[in-house]
Amino acid sequence: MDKARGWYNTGTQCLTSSKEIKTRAGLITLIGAPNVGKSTLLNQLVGAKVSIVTHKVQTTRRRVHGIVICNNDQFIFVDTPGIFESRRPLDHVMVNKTWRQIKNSDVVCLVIDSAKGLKGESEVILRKISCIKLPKILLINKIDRVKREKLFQLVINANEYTYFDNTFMISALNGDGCKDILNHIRNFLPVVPWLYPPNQVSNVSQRMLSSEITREKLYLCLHQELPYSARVEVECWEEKIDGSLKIDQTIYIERLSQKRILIGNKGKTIKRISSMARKELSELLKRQVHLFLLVKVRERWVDNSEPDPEMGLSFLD
Ligand SMILES: Nc1nc2c(ncn2[C@@H]2O[C@H](COP(=O)(O)OP(=O)(O)O)[C@@H](O)[C@H]2O)c(=O)[nH]1
Ligand SMILES: [Mg+2]
Repeated sequence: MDKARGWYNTGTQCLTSSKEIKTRAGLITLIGAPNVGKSTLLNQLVGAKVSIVTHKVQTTRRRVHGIVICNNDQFIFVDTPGIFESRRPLDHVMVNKTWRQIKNSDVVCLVIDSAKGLKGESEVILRKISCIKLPKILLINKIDRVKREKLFQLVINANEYTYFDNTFMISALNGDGCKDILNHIRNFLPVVPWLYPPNQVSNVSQRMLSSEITREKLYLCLHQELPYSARVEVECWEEKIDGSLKIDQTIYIERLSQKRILIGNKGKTIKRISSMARKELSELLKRQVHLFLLVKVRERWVDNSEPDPEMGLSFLD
């Protein structure tokens, strides 16, 4: 929602024994260098897959809202594309959007990969956020991979760049320390009605999530061979009488050579991608899914400066 600021009347503000129940709600933006674990954390907090996770950088393109309800409060975590040095027009738009998103939120959480430390993009971001006046929380992630002594030094170093209201040591992968974050963030959320209906876990439609899941499997199966520009579109979403779902998707890539890699010898690679995506979609949607993938070459769409409404990106604002 940029609907997000249009309140949703949950009924939780009704009077019970003449005492008003106060609800809180707000936007918490997750920022950090690519690959630090923002999407993993979002999924961990929500308790469901709402954002795709890969080892490959720059996979989150849309602003995904993951909604967590705890007691009377609604936490809307916003997963952002990583803040990275922008080279292409699309990157530039994503970075600008991310900074605007930060300014619209109630709390900012900076995620750091403890195994990588502060060098590179994390350091650049630390410098940039020092001027942000919002409550800031430092999340030291991937603690399952690092010795304790190193973690404390990392916190000291990060705090030299800017003031953080609090620091949490977490493992987004196994959930260690993640729930504690909510109790602290709650204090920074305004007392307002909830922004989303109580049963909604994300702003991502099932159609959108289905194309994201296929994109995730593309990266998993092709590693370095496919640039992050590959794009998946849903062409057809058909509910069958027997309760199953037929989904046709087209994978757009930039070059013919990528098409050969993607399809693989005797179609082996694309079949594997399709089978992995179908399996996960069936589990998520709790029904049988028939997934059909088509590969098409559409040259250099990443450099195309047309606004892309599907991704919520625009060059105009
Ligand atoms: N060991 C470990 N790996 C993690 C943890 N959190 C994320 N990862 C891995 O880091 C990679 C990038 O995660 P992702 O959530 O996509 O990062 P993002 O680019 O910041 O959204 C994936 O391979 C995750 O499985 C963690 O707490 N521990
Ligand atoms: Mg991500």
